[in-house]
Amino acid sequence: MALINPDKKEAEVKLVYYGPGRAGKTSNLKYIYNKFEKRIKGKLASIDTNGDSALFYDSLPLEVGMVKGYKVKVQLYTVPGQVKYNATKKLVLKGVDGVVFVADSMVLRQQLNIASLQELKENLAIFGKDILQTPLVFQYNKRDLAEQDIPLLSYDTLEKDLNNQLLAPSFEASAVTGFNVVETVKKAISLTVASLQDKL
Ligand SMILES: Nc1nc2c(ncn2[C@@H]2O[C@H](COP(=O)(O)OP(=O)(O)O)[C@@H](O)[C@H]2O)c(=O)[nH]1
Ligand SMILES: [Mg+2]
Repeated sequence: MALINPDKKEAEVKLVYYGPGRAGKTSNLKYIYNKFEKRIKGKLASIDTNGDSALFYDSLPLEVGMVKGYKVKVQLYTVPGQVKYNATKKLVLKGVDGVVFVADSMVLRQQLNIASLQELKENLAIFGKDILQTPLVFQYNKRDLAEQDIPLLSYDTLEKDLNNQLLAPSFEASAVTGFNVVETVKKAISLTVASLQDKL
């Protein structure tokens, strides 16, 4: 749930990038950080999980302006991908207000996308949250790999396999070129802030 401070007229919402390992979650935050560096007060913090440098979760603070007289901050997080870090994933999801699900568009990764989405549903349920009631945006990442003749899932297949029932907004994207990275986060922020509005 959002942190709301009525005395200071400040609110902070938590947006989590979820998805299988190596889908491009950290790359999204790095792109956003580099693009908006001058407007970002904090730093991109990458937290090493158990000394394994390949396994990070990251956080990045963004100021998004005023809502109903409140100064609103969005804290972006990513979860580590590996299954064995499910405890960390649950911790990152605690108090989540919105989710960007980053799917890997490579044909070879579709089972991992599907399993990760299922895991997200289960982890949200632990905190009493229904995925259908949670602001959610899908990002189908790595579209640039088509140029290297790597087999990619079509947009329609990704929609059918992942978003058939949830019917969330979705974007094809490339966290490496930046294609639709900002559009993804903007959409997720606007859905999340809209749901915060009712609580202020
Ligand atoms: N070609 C391509 N590679 C990507 C893209 N996004 C991420 N990667 C690469 O995939 C690997 C894993 O990315 P990372 O952001 O660490 O994934 P995370 O585990 O989800 O945080 C890195 O080598 C990235 O450079 C993309 O859109 N296109
Ligand atoms: Mg990462």
